Amino acid sequence: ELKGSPDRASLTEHEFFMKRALELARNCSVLVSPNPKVGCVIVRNGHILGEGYTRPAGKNHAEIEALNEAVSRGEDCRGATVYVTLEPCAHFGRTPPCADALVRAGVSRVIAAMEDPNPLVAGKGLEKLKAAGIHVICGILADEAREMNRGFLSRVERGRPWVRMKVAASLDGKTALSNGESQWITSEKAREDGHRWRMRADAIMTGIGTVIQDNPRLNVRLPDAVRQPVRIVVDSQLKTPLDARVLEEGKTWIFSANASPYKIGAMQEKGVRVFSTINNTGRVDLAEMMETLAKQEINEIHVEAGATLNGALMQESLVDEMLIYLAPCFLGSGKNMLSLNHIDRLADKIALDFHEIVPIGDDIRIVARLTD
Ligand code: AOF
Ligand code: ZN
Repeated sequence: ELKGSPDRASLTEHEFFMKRALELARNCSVLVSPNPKVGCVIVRNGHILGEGYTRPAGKNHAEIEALNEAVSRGEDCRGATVYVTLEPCAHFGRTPPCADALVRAGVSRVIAAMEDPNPLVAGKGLEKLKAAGIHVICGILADEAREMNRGFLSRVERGRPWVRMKVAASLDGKTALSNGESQWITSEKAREDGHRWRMRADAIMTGIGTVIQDNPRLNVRLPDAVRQPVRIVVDSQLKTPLDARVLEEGKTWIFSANASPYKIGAMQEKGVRVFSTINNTGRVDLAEMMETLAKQEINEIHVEAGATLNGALMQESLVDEMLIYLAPCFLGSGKNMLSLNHIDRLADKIALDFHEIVPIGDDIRIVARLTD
């Protein structure tokens, strides 16, 4: 990882400036969602003329920010090289096409980390640039660029959100005592860190079991909370009590399978959106739920649920990543993080890769990804 001023010698020039563009993209607010986070650097003769990153949805894209910065410094971008972490857009969305703006600015080269899979763009941005005689290179540091927008890419490429499942557990993998007591297994620091991850997500999801047992608020409790993700309850029979905390303030969506029209009406009166989807066992069709959520422009979901919903999502291969806080204690017989079907052969195990392991206060945080 490069911090501060990267070692220029060890990188090619393209990589050096693309790293800088990726660094800029990391400054994007969570409010850019459902748009991807993009960074852009405009360079001539090794000097940076302007830099930018995507502004909250509806505002400027990264390229426009970088062009504007160059202009505000009195720089002319004619003949310059543009480094951008995603193919410049070609469409009129909430904002006009960046590809057109780059053509108008007269730049001579555009180096993109990856194509934009959005069907409205998907190569058309690069084509537009080429048609205007601009030299185009695509694929520099593509893996790092993909990592930056897991949620956006999942929604656009797979038609479902990126699903992260958060668990706080003891070293023996228990999330609560058998009597349900679970506050607090991990330390204050780990809980605050958990709220940071909640804020990164577009939605926080739980199951009806947790709503009844813990009555959680499922909001972000941080002094710098710039948004509250939508809260989603998976509740086949629509049993969520009308006075549940998860229905207070903010946005709440409930997915149910068979609910009485009376209860649906009562929920709607409270401003709750109720979605209906049923599978052949009479419960919420989880895969269909994820498709629906992608259509609602949910890029990234943070699941904080009990063993039932966790297990069901895992069993249906709808989980992309586990966020596990492990506390240095044993709880003995208690609640498992997931309830899974019995596995007979080790070859059938559910396998993950450890993506990142960091100490957080007295605990450790593990990010593990399901292998595909
Ligand atoms: C870019 N640069 O910085 C970003 C892009 O509705 P709009 O106009 O904001 O367009 C949103 C789409 O633009 C989004 O789905 C994605 O395909 C692309 N995002 N493109 O040229 C940027 N954030
Ligand atoms: Zn754009």
